[in-house]
Amino acid sequence: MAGSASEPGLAALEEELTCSICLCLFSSPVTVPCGHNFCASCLELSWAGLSKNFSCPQCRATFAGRPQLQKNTVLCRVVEQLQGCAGAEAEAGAGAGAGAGEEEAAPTPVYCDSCLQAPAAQTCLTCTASFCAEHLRPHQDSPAFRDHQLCPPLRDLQQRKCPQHNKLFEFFCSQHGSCICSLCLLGHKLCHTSPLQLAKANAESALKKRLMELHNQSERAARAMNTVKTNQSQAAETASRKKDLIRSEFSEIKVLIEETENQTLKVIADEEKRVCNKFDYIYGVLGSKKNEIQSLRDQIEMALTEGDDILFLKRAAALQRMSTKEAFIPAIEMDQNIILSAYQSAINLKEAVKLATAPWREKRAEAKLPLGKPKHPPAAPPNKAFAGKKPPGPQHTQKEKIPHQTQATLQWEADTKERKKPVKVAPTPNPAAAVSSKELIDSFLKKSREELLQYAANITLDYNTAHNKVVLSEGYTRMSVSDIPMNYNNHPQRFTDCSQVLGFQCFKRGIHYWEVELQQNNFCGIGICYGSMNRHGPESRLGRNSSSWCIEWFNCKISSWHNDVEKCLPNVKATKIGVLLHCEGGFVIFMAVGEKHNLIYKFKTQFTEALYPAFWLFSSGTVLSLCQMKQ
Ligand SMILES: *[C@@H]1O[C@H](CO)[C@@H](O)[C@H](O)[C@H]1NC(C)=O
Ligand SMILES: *[C@@H]1O[C@H](CO)[C@@H](O)[C@H](O)[C@H]1NC(C)=O
Ligand SMILES: *[C@@H]1O[C@H](CO)[C@@H](O)[C@H](O)[C@H]1NC(C)=O
Ligand SMILES: *[C@@H]1O[C@H](CO)[C@@H](O)[C@H](O)[C@H]1NC(C)=O
Ligand SMILES: *[C@@H]1O[C@H](CO)[C@@H](O)[C@H](O)[C@H]1NC(C)=O
Ligand SMILES: CC(=O)N[C@H]1CO[C@H](CO)[C@@H](O)[C@@H]1O
Repeated sequence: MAGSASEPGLAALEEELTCSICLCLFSSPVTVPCGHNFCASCLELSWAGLSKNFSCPQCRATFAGRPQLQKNTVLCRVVEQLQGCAGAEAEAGAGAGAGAGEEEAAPTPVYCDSCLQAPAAQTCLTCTASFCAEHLRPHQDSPAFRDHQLCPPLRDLQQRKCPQHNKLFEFFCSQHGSCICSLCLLGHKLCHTSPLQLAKANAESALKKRLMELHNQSERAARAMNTVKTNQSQAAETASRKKDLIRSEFSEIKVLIEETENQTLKVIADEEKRVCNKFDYIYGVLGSKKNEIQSLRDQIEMALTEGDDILFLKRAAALQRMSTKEAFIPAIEMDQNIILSAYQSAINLKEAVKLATAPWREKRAEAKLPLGKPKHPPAAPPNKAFAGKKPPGPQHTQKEKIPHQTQATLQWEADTKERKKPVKVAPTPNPAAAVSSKELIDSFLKKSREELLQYAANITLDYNTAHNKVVLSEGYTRMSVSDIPMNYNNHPQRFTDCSQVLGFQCFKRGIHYWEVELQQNNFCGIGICYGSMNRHGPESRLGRNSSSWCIEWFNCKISSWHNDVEKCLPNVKATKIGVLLHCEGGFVIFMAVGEKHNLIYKFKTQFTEALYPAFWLFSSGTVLSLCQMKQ
């Protein structure tokens, strides 16, 4: 070993001359067609039992049939030479024992034991001595030495002798693992012994077999390493494919949300544009009106400078005939319902997304909690249908299932959300519902009176709500104003400050239509209100609070009122007013009943309480009658 290390050239050569199967120097190397060399015996072993699919153990090149193997004689010789050197060294090392280092420089030859000067030519195993050519001659010539066993010079014969009998080792005892001489055989009668050469051959083949096993083992390890690498890259590929899919799902989600955003923004933009156009138009009209007025002023000023009396009077007369009307400025504003419902739909969407993503955010939050304080999942829904779907068991198993359940949970949570909402906050419809409610209103506006009559409701008046000056007659269907107080008894539902009265019937759901007859040039109001509307003070007046909606005749002027906001309406000459209330649709329509059914005004909102027909009668002489409806 020390010898090869000190000789780098030799070490490199040794590596080149090593069989890749047994990792030893080649022994009778053969070359396979792909150019790789192996010991003949190693190759035989690796191809043992094969009838086809022969392959090179090193590069895995496959050969159609069993290749003809040629002994690589050049390699053989090189190996032999290298072995010669190494063998000599090894023997020298073994002889010198610990002093092997001194032998390094050059392998000293074996000297003749006779003259101790010339290098030995042969060793006689019988004499246990080496001889130079000169001193070997007796062995060759004399018959006395005929039986002596000669061999190439051997170093250190003392090491090959049994220390007990001073005879050369001839046998190997496998029980004791030691070499013995022929005399020792007696002491090893019961052991398995074999001649040295045979023992050597056996040990060699055992070691070669072991090498094969190791070779197989290392092959298996290499294959396992390959599998691990393959599986690793497969895992990476799978993960990246799934990531791509998830990314595309999310970009779809984002597009959907963006589309909704765009649509919602468009609703507002459209409303803005509508109002803007109106403002522009009115601005233009006012502008020309102003010009008209200015031109009239100019003409008058011109006329005033006229010196000629006759001409002046003539002009003055003409100018006095010219009149300019006061500009009519209608109130224009954006439809609050549209604006609010668009905004609410955005908030609703946000809440839905929050709810749907809650499980993931919870997981993340839990992962962040250092001690993993258990967070409670949404309480099991009281609803039996959902309770059945939720698997019982500890929380984390539920957690893992949440993605499948999101739908149901969402639904349920949305339900409870609505239930928990304070009554006053109306659940706002989504954009789709807003669109359909507009269509719904339009469909009712197109209906003829006969069609509306299928929703007819007979209304009677509630005595307990009537103000002290409101007189009820004709079976509580006619109301008028008295000059003197009626001394009604006190009642919590009675109006104390405004001369009003409510219908006895109240409507929480469904569609209802009733008609009221009125006389013109009166002060009166027709509308609806929540039962909770104030009965006292100025706020108890119809339309002056958020709980009532009405149209009001104030002498010749007609206006709509809600939440203390007045809108002036064009005059209609009608003596019969139809009221159509759609509770779920959230609208009430006031119309003039006549040959042509005319819309007077419509309120669109979301009703949160039951609604009562409501009436305001102000001046004495005012009479309102509820019509008995035939279906
Ligand atoms: C030989 O190799 C071919 C292809 O590599 C394979 O399909 C076949 O099963 C193999 N035969 C044997 C006996 O291993
Ligand atoms: C090594 O593997 C080969 C097949 O790959 C097999 O024929 C042989 O028996 C194995 N040898 C040992 C010692 O396991
Ligand atoms: C590699 O993947 C296969 C199936 O794809 C599996 O049977 C095998 O156990 C995996 N090996 C390792 C080391 O992960
Ligand atoms: C939303 O509107 C923006 C700006 O008008 C536009 O660039 C975008 O493509 C729209 N998105 C969708 C999904 O329609
Ligand atoms: C209203 O009352 C009249 C007469 O009292 C009756 O004929 C009619 O059917 C009633 N209408 C409804 C809708 O109840
Ligand atoms: C009882 C009631 O609804 N009162 C409301 C009437 O409307 C005004 C606003 O116009 C509110 O401030 C009151 O609370």
